Amino acid sequence: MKNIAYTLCIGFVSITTGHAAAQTTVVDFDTGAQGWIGSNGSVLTSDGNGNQFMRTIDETFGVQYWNNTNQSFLGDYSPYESVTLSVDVQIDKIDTSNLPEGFTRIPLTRSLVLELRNNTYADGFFDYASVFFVIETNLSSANYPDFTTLGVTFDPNSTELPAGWGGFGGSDDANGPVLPAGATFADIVANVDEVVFTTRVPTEFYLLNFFEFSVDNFSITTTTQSQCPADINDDGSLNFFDVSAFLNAFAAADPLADFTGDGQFNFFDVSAFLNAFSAGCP
Ligand SMILES: [Ca+2]
Ligand SMILES: [Ca+2]
Ligand SMILES: [Ca+2]
Repeated sequence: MKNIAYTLCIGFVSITTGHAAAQTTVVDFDTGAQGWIGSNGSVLTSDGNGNQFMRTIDETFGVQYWNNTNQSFLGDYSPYESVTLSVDVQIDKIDTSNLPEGFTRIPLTRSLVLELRNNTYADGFFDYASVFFVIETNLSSANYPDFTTLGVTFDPNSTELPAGWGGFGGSDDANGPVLPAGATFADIVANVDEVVFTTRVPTEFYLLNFFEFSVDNFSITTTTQSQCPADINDDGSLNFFDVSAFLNAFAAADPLADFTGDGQFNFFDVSAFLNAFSAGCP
């Protein structure tokens, strides 16, 4: 039953940008949480104008939101050329108002971290291995009085940790968290069991503070490379119009014509296009 509801309320956007097709799923809370769970003190609430979101009020080391059931966000990212995960954040309080009367209420700053967990690579005493990215380091009520989208885009087939990413779950972690021996970034995101947005950076320590924190529009956008790269105009057949479109793109230094993906426009792109054209479409 629930799956049917999920399917109906998933925002499905198909955009053709050059040769990559993009697909986006958004959980906007207007029809329920669709698998997203908030830490202690989280409830679905409404702004009075019909927009629902998740609001968390708690004394805690940090708030977090996770999903391990909504398959639109989980599983194997490797078929995708790029993946973007984001959330809208609005903050009323991150401060010391949990302290007894008489203490000064000091506004605080926290980070927003995306963590992608993989249970298959759990190593030793860890329950999972993960990769994580610090999206923002200046979460505060002053900086986020209104909902603002925060997210990150990455190449799920990168074997190295992309710039800014960290790994967690390895036992050789004397100098901070690392991936388990033998696991790459691509390995972890080839089987995502849980997606987590948290204010707690794995390498940092926090005191108990007071949070009034809201989130909306958990979103994943994936892009896939065309099965037929020489079909420049995406009409399913290879002909003069594709050659013409390639030449125009090449002349305009449009990334569409950068067949070697190196940012340069030269003989090698023409050669790669001709090869792809000769190879035909599947
Ligand atoms: Ca909403
Ligand atoms: Ca074509
Ligand atoms: Ca090139």
